[in-house]
Amino acid sequence: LDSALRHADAMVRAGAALIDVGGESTRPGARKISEAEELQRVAPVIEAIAARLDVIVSVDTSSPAVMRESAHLGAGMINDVRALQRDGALQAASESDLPVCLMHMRGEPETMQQLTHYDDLLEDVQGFLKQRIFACEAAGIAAERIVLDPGFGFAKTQAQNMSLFKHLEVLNALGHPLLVGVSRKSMIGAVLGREANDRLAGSLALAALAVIRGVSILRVHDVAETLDVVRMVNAVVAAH
Ligand code: 8Y4
Repeated sequence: LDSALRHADAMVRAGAALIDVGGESTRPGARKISEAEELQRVAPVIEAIAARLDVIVSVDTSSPAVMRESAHLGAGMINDVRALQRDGALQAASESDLPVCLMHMRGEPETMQQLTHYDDLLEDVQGFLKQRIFACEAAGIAAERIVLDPGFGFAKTQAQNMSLFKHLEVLNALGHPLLVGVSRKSMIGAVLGREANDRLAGSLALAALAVIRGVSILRVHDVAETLDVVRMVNAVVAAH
């Protein structure tokens, strides 16, 4: 708890607007954990950050129980890599009154890299997100609460990740803010041939491109460096 709080505090001092807190790994091969264990892991961290830091806590979960409890503990957003497809998740998210991030993925983290055949990747991602927006609105989640994420690295090959990034701005047509998480991911390692802790420059390059493509929220490790990039790109965009 102490280490998580200190890390969150450092990110807030560096300028983070949101802190994403998750209790279950999406890494293929990671051990599955119960809802109770997930809650034991995230609840104290969410409660402490929400109480002590001037930042919005985003809870990275697919579990309805974790969504409900996190909302009571002060979370300000739900980040669900399964886009509220679990039984009860739409209702729990709706009743929380929190904004939700809907991410595109296929299958589960365990199997997703065997599910990379798309007739048309962009159309598939866009169609999936449209269908989830429709499900949210039917469950009483207002359009103003919905953020979209193409899910880089989730059920996508390297070529597909690159193509999706190149054409990211087409997702703006759905009319919702976009969130992108590419920081230190293998799509950078595959191009640069660098290990995860050596991918800062690659991550910053993609952050600049994401801002230019209209992305509203960047999920990153290196907050201070990324904010410099965002401010610099925005200064050019704002010039005459
Ligand atoms: C190095 C660093 C290698 C990070 C792999 C990773 C996203 C997400 C994750 C995302 C949203 C990750 C929970 C995977 N990625 N949520 N979560 N969007 N909304 N891998 O892209 O960071 S976890």
